[in-house]
Amino acid sequence: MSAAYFIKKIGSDSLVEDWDNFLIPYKQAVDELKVKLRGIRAQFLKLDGRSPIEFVTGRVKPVDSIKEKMVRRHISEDRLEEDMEDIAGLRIMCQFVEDIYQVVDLLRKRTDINILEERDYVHNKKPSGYRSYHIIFEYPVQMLDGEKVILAEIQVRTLAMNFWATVEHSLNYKYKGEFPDDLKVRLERSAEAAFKLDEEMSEIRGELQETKQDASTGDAGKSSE
Ligand code: 0O2
Ligand code: 0O2
Repeated sequence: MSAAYFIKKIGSDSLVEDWDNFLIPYKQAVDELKVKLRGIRAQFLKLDGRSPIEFVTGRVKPVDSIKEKMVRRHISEDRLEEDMEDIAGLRIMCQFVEDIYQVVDLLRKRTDINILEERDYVHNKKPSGYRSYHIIFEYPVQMLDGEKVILAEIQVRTLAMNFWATVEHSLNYKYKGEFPDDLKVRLERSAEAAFKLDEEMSEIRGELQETKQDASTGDAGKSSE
């Protein structure tokens, strides 16, 4: 008899118990990946003094959100493991847009994750204005009774993208997904403003790097005279 059938038959107390069990490997994965991704930051800082990863957060999707998404996406309990990709979710925040792609390259090279899908919402924003780079992957978790491969998602975004998504998400909760049209337009414009800020910061960084390079070649020129 499937766990899903069991859940439906014996009522809500057992449901919570089973959800707890069901979520164990996902929690394990989030905890492990937070350590690993924060480890990348630490290594960069030690080596370079600067990291493309500013900070990392992670969460297991709350049961109420899982249930809501199951209804919205028509996912049955017996297809949950295969069809819901973000029960284990990690977020990597970066300072600059170009850092996002450096982080994505690093993730592609890792042997502990098996990437299944990449969604570039950084350059193909969603209609809401949302931008981020999403990576869906398989991750093996060592359980008492052997290895369990779960699906997980990493969202890679700049601090400005994160600011917009965080605020929009909390407003969305209040409006239950249905913003009045004028507010939708204003939110989309705010997302563009956030992206312009990202572009401006990257340009400033580029110019500072050029200035620094010019200064060092100038110095080198002087010292060789
Ligand atoms: P520190 O010293 O604060 O940087 P945990 O797994 O316990 O470490 P938890 O409670 O699961 O973390 O929370 P989550 O949401 O996974 O990650 C929170 C981490 O993100 C914390 O770091 C926060 O400091 C960090 N964080 C959140 N917002 C920002 C931000 O705007 N800027 C920066 N730089 N960091 C932020 P730590 O690792 O707990 O330690
Ligand atoms: P959470 O944990 O509340 O963030 P769907 O989930 O059906 O909308 P799909 O196709 O499963 O979409 O995946 P998609 O669109 O690649 O990624 C969905 C996740 O991206 C969302 O997860 C959000 O985290 C984030 N996201 C996508 N669009 C928006 C948006 O317009 N605003 C904000 N703030 N976040 C967005 P969940 O399910 O909402 O979970």
